Amino acid sequence: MAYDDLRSFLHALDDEGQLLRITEQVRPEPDVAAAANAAARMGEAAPALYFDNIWGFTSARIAMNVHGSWANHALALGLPKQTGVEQQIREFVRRWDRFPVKPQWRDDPPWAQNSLAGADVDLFRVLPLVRLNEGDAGFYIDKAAVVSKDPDDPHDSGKQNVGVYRIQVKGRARLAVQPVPVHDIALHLSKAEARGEDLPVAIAIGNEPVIPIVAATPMRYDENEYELAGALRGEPAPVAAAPLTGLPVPWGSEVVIEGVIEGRRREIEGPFGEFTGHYSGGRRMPVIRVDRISHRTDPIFEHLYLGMPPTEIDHLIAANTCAPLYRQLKADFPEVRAVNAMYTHGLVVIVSTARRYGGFARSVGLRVLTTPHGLGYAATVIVVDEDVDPFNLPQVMWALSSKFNPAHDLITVPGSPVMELAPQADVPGVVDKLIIDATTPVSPDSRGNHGSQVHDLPEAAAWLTRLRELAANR
Ligand SMILES: [Mn+2]
Repeated sequence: MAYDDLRSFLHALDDEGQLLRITEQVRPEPDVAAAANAAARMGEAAPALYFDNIWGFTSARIAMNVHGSWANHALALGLPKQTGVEQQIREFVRRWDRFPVKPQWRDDPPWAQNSLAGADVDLFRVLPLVRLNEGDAGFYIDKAAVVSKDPDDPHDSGKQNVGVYRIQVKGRARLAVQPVPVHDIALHLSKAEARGEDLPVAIAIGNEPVIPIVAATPMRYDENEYELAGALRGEPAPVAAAPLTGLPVPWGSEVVIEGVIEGRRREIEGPFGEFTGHYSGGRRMPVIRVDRISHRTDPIFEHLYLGMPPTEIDHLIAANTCAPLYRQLKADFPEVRAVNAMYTHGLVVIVSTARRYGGFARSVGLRVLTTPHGLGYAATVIVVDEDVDPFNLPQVMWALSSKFNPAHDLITVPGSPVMELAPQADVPGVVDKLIIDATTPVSPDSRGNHGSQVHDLPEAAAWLTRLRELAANR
């Protein structure tokens, strides 16, 4: 079943034992961030956290770590919380086959209950802002869905965009935003600036759990995120028109902030502790003038801690990165068996594939680098045989241990694009990329001295089933 807002999902998490309510009074800093940091250290079934007793605030509610474990990710997709990682990714791929599912326009969104406009706009009155890491420049909003349209083609709903971008609070009605050049919003902004215009945006905070997943999915430019949400939910995503901009925003959001990215204006934004586990420095970024805030009564601020991995983001941006990469590779190379891009948003990608002929595996690796995701992220690609499970890291390590010889199995691609946050780049935004071919050579390729490989015994699969049954009935 699908959830229409964050509140109903938090109730479901509570019923499943996947929500911890922190009722004792906590300090806004560093307790809220430190607790979320700690929750990420609780393993595969880490709970979401809910705070409603925060020192210094008369009325504040903060939800953290909502997608912070595979159990919660499964529940977000309406799957049993014990569903395994690979199974969740397979289901993600399967549901994508239903794409596109048009959103459903609904009236009377709950966020229309309250609004602040003009001189009354004050982000601090609506959001209980807390800093995350000690070196951050200030307060951040880092789990909101930012909605914008293509200024050259505003009626093409495919070209509209819903994305998660880091947003720094610069004042009561002022934000800074980071549009990474490979992301769709950067294209919208550059088109608006070429026209000498501002770019209207709506920023939706506190959403039903599929929205953050699709907003962080590396889709093609002309693919609509709400239509993927519908496919994943199994029913249309409910949306409503934001009152000032008319932009489609999630019907059930807690808070909707509207305004414009001011064309051709930049201000210092950052530093901020990023998903790479490193701070980005202060950089010149676009700024947003906030003109209107709409919000539910007693809004819940959904926030996300990130830092030294793994954190919530390594669960939120995992299946949704593996699935499109798998689909895009599979379209050109049916031999591809599985793609693991779960680590640090797929800066490392592991692909397993059958090989049609010599040199095939490295060609698959090169293709990864030119996918929409690969352009900005994939820096190292490890290609393994079709019988190596890329999600089984001991098997991947075995492939590296036994199949790989740097004399002929390393392919570097110098001067390739990567998002500016990649800490390993000498110049921000450009990096040498690497493909590691850890597959067994096939004719006419002749590398190494592999002889014959040992495979699982033919009877092992039947025995696995038998042993599992015995173990279950013990
Ligand atoms: Mn998009």
